[in-house]
Amino acid sequence: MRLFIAVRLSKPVLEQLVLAQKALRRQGAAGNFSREENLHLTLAFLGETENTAGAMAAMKRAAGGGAISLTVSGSGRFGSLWWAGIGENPRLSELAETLSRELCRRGFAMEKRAFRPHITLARQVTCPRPIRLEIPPRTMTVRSLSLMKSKRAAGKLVYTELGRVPL
Ligand code: 2AM
Repeated sequence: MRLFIAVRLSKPVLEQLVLAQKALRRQGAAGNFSREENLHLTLAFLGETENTAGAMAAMKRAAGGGAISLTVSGSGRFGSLWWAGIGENPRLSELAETLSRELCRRGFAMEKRAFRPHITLARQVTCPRPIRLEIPPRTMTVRSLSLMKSKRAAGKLVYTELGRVPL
């Protein structure tokens, strides 16, 4: 199974992100847009593994510090992938670091790349002219972490929540 650990987003944040996708489309952007139910913030990517128990154990060890306030705002891109940004958030970064450490201790092969929190809005974006995308800030409270399975079915990415751990 292809697994990752994510923060699921509140309805108001999702609505804001859907508006941002509409703004991209209005400017002529074409590509592979994330469906609303797939919009999420990844804290750790585990790749192919069957070790759900280990992942849940790591999530439980990393949690416990209480809910975290998170602000979605701004946008950017990694090549042709367009994302919505997360306002500076030391508690979230610390959580991602602790999670990565706990996963490493349990034998998960973690990427050594720095944590760059983002919400993927669209992949393989092409546009006839430069894109300007402003996303007004929206704040939400993160109360739990989710262990997610990613599967491609009939060309469609389907994410399923396998477990949830309260912060
Ligand atoms: P992305 O949206 O920037 O591609 C499920 O694939 C989630 O894990 C996505 O949020 C994806 O980020 C993230 N992810 C992080 N590293 C990944 C990798 N090496 N391959 C695929 N997805 C990765």
